[in-house]
Amino acid sequence: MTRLPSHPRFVSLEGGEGAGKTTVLDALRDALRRSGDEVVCTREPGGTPLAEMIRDLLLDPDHEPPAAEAELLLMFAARAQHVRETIRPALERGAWVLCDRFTDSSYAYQGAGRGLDAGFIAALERHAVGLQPGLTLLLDIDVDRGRARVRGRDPQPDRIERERDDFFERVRAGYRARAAAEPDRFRVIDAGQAADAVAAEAVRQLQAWRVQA
Ligand code: T5A
Repeated sequence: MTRLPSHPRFVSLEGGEGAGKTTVLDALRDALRRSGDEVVCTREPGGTPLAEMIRDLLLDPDHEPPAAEAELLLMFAARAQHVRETIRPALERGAWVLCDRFTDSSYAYQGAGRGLDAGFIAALERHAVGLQPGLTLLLDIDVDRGRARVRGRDPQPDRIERERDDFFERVRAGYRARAAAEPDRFRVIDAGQAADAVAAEAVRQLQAWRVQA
């Protein structure tokens, strides 16, 4: 199957719970801004008013739990809106887009985690999204350590954070398999290091990418 078009200034951050994506995203944004670039920081699910409403539906533990297929389709509904309203316009005016999660999260969580067919996800990606990041930084961490970090921060876990460890082990394996299959796009960073070291490694990878992009 032919690969989707990618954009060199579109960078995604991926990883399991508590990998430290939000922390790293701030460091990447600051590094790009110091170089004089316009940077748009955004996240999934979310990134537009409508997509943020879908996020609330997806993560609220008090709603009826969605079927796995419904969860996937809602992720893609939010993503289609996000790409059209936020990501493409930013790229077209020359900005960098730093996105906390993108389609790789759907392959990892709904594909590897929930067991949905990767071909189904690929069809949605092709028809509803049509765009890949040029660079994806995968923050890889032991499930136990990542979950301990989130527990330390959030006394009230969201609906997906309430899943069992074996779900998150499948998510992690799914991410690592995607990174191994697409070494040109992915850079895998050991997110078990101290926060400063993880951020420094991510900035180094982005700067190297920026020079060649
Ligand atoms: N999802 C999303 C899907 O299932 N399918 C999809 O297609 C998409 C797009 C999103 C949820 O939706 C799911 C995945 C998620 O479950 P979310 O709240 O955005 O929900 O969840 P996360 O993206 O996982 O965000 P988190 O905030 O939980 O994790 P982060 O951003 O990776 O971690 P961060 O930076 O907030 O750090 C967590 C804590 O650890 C500390 C931080 O200070 C913070 O307290 N920390 C460190 N501590 C020690 N050492 C380090 N190196 C540290 N880095 C951070």
